[in-house]
Amino acid sequence: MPANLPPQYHEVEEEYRQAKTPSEKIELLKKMLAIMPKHKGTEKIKADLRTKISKLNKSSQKKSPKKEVDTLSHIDKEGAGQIILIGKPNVGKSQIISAITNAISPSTPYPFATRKPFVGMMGFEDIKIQIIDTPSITKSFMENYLPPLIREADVVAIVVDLSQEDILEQIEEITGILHSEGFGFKTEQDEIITYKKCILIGNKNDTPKAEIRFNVLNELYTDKFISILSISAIQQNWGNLKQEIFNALEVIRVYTKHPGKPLEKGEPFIMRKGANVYEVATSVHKDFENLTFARLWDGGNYCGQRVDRNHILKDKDILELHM
Ligand SMILES: Nc1nc2c(ncn2[C@@H]2O[C@H](COP(=O)(O)OP(=O)(O)OP(=O)(O)O)[C@@H](O)[C@H]2O)c(=O)[nH]1
Ligand SMILES: [Mg+2]
Repeated sequence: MPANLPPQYHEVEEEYRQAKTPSEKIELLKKMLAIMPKHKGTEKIKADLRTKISKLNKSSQKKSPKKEVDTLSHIDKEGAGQIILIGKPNVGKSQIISAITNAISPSTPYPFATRKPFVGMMGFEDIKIQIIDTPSITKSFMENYLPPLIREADVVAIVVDLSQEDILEQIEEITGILHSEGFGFKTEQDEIITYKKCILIGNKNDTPKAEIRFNVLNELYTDKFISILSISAIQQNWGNLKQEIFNALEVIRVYTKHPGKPLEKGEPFIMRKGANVYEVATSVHKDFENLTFARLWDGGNYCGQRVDRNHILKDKDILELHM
């Protein structure tokens, strides 16, 4: 039996052929179904349209969450290192990143406002450090892209809210979640767990009783965290936070100068703590594999003396490389 389809149907069909995304296609297929006249001749076409819709629905349901996890579970590193902020809802993570970096992650009085990881760059002296804000976690919910993001970060910063009575529970809950994901801290460097350098930030120290609460956790948790800090993101009272973040990264800045030119600090090379002259030289240029010696200035004992390639460097050393 002929289907006798109206001209409008063919127009939508043409749109459908050109549609690119599954959701566009599904919408147009539904439109085609709606326009379809109801009689025996159209039954087969209707069944075909329904099958197409259901296939598209299935494939988009299968693909999109996985795709999203893939794209959100990695953030390219930039600057001297990457710090990830994690914590329970409303502790002030977004306020911290918005106040300490160039980025604005909306901070709200209601919880779970942050829905995606968010990146900002924090200036520290002459370098930049990458900070990631994340959706809040609780023992009953954590986005499944967070464990891989945490694994890749150089340092984890657990943020807790000093204005709340339950400060110790907040820490236990977050460290418990991290444990269950296979992460361990300072005194737990055994083989089964991935050791993470972790700092603890008590935020909202501008509120009543915050200081007493901070003193308690400062005493209880020194064996877990490499540093415990009290701040107020609202008042931009950072205490030692920036310096402690830099220390936690365990990197040094090394500057180079050209022979015969004055000392002039340009962009530093960021190296891991413990790097020697040879490692810096070869990261400047691979031709420096043939380095014969270097001269060192460190603002103290060294002012241009020769050092050999195995000499271990310190933060802010200046090198002159000789082939
Ligand atoms: N008193 C005080 N309030 C703060 C401070 N930092 C953040 N807040 C407030 O705490 C609330 C939550 O801040 P957010 O930055 O949104 O917290 P979050 O951890 O990102 O919370 P999510 O919505 O779960 O992502 C907001 O009302 C902020 O204004 C602070 O240092 N002191
Ligand atoms: Mg937030």
